[in-house]
Amino acid sequence: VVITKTTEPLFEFKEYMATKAKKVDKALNEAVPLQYPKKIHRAMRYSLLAGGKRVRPVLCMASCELVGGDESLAIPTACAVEMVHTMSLIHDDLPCMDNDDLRRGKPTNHKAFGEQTAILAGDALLSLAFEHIAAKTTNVSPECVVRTIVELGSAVGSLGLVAGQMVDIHSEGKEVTLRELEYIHVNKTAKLLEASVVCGAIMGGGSEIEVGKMRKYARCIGLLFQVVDDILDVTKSSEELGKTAGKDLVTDKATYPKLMGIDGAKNFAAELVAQAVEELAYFDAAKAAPLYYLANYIANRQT
Ligand code: GRG
Repeated sequence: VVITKTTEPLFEFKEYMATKAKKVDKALNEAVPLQYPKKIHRAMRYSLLAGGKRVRPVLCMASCELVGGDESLAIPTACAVEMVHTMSLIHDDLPCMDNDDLRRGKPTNHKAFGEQTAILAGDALLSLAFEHIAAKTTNVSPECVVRTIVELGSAVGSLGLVAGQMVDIHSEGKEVTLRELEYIHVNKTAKLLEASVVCGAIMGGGSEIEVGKMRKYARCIGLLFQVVDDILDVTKSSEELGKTAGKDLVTDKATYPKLMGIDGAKNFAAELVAQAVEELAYFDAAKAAPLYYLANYIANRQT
């Protein structure tokens, strides 16, 4: 969707992502040991260690480092945002929600462990996320830890992820305006991405100005993430069906391509990357490189 400027400092983005993701995987593995009762911990580990892209924890760590914090300050928070993300996927896949059988190419949690365990695994991960930040963060002031917990809590609750899911459920089969679609996605998808970035900046000791800039950056990439998701849905199903119109252009589900057309959605995505990058101009270019590339990665990802 978007152009990567050749004037940017050389930066091995793939290597960066892989290194950070490996650290997160190790920390997540340690955060949820396989203990009694084995079934619940097996179910939590099954989804948590199922090979997601780890975009949210990497954003969290990158943001911490951008404001001068050591990556270690943000690792418990990076794990927590991935725990919240994972639990939202487990619950989203349930028969009473999207009723999906597959996630990341594997049976969904309720398919593998049953519905009761899947609900409890989600609940346990949500609870652990907040416990983990409070219990495992070191060398950060209590004020910053509390600010992070408040930020994440508000992103997840009834004015955040839950709000987005609620409005989404209620809009099924109805005509949705662009404003309503934006409300759904800002809450369902963008708020957790925003919290990941903002919490990273808080844990890293960022100033109010820095945290504010990072929030603006995050708002753009949060929405961008969903616009690209919608575009991918259409282009992927077009390829699969060998048709010119993908599934979201022919079903009731509201998407950006449906409301703006594919080209409109692509232009919107390009605008969002440009805005995100603009916020980074405040920071040292070399230090901001990971977040610059992360924005482009979100714009150009194929999965
Ligand atoms: C959060 C308390 C609480 C309840 C859950 C079900 C629900 C409320 C919200 C749904 C949230 C949801 C599923 C949003 C979609 C987010 C999204 C775009 C997921 C895909 O993220 P990727 O591409 O996935 O980062 P991977 O697999 O790479 O981790």
